[in-house]
Amino acid sequence: MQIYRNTVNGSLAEPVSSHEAYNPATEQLLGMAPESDEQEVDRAVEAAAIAQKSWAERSDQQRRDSIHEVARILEENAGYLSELITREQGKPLSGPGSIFEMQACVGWTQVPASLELEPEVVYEDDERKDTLHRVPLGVVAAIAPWNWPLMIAIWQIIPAIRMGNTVVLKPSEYTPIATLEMVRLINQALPAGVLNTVTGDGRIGSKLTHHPDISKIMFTGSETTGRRIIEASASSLSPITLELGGNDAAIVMPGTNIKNIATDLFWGAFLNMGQTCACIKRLYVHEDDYETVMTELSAIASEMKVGDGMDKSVTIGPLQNKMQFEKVRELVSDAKTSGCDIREFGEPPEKGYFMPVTLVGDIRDGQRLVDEEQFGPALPIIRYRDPEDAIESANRLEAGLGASLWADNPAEVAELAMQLEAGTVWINQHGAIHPMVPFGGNKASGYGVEFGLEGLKAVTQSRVISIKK
Ligand code: TXE
Repeated sequence: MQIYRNTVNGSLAEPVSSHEAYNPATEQLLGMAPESDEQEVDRAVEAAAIAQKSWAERSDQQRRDSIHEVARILEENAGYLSELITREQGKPLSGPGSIFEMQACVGWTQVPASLELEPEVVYEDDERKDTLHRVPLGVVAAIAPWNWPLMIAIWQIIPAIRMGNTVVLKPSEYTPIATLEMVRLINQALPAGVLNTVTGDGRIGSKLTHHPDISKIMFTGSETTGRRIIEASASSLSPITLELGGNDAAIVMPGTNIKNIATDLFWGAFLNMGQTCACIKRLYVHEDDYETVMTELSAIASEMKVGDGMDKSVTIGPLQNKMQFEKVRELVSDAKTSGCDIREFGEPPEKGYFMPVTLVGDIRDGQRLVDEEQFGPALPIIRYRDPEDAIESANRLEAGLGASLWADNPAEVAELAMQLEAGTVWINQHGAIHPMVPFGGNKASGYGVEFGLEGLKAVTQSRVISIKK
């Protein structure tokens, strides 16, 4: 049986202990996933701290070359890693699935490697010149979730190492394997200790984020854990980038041509079976368009094949884990008992954490499936009368990651877009992230941004050199 290992200080670590990991589609054994203890966290942080000094001393060009080599390794191993993602995480190979996740990993590696963060003269007169430089923070603790395990790990790792930091990454306990394999492979392009992993649940995450030698925490996960991370950061005064998921609303403006947008709305909601932070989780449609929206989305949903994503004709895989499966089913069953219009599509296999593609109509604000982040393949579709009411509905929750407006003429909604309380407001698209465009939440969806130059700045501290002339 395959035994997977952490990478600590450039070598594969003998597992302290291990547990069996299973495929969520077939319930077959995938292999043994390692579990770290507190000593392994100490070893990983120590290795990262030692490596950081010489990594930061390398020239910027040397670090960029190494990261381009990382991108090459990711490309070369994309087939192997995407199959492992499908078998561990569940998203299909096809469509916006695991092959797409690997392409994103390559893109989000190449772009930060190509960006320049030059020193900036912030003030100059006859008497003085002040220049702002960006210097590394030190060791970055990266805590990753299970929905896009490799892509989100790459978002955390690459900007950090690009700017001269080193990293200790903890993948989610639900999806460690493909991430460990990716780290093992890309370590070939990096000096020992620059990128390390530890594995385990929240206890190991807590040990890592409380470690006094950590200088920055990057976290993507739930709001509850996000609050714990903030408390943990007090011991080391580490700055944090927090991405805490959302409950994104999409608002379709009255009279919009639904046929034109239906496919984008569908995938905006059902990407990765809805297990995506910036997915459409509440769809607001004008009462006159409601039936058309239900009909068009139903037509698309009925074409979906639900099953094991290793089969290339499958477009909808299982939920990743039992916790999430039960959570989503409970929210749908709550909607069922309160008389909502539930339409289910696809024929989920008996085994595995499968759910049908579920559209839920005749539902209102205040019902659990609307107010709680479902993070699964069940989309509530809510009628509105006045676009201003829809904006108010969209803003009434604490989450504020993304939102979208859909209209035949994008100019018509430009002003409304600024009223939506979200880190990104998309028009005629949803979740359309890009490695050059800063991404982060408002309100309870977190703080700090990733991607682009702003994302690079977030893994540095400023150092001003002030010269008297
Ligand atoms: O998240 P956790 P879970 C949402 C989704 C889901 C819910 C719970 O609604 O149902 O969160 O999922 C590590 N100190 N999202 O339980 O616990 C943990 O080991 C340090 C949205 O998976 O937040 C894992 O590596 N780390 C989200 C990571 O935090 C700790 C994606 C996330 O786990 C820790 C995933 C601690 N005290 C779930 N406790 C998104 N934003 O996209 C746990 N961890």
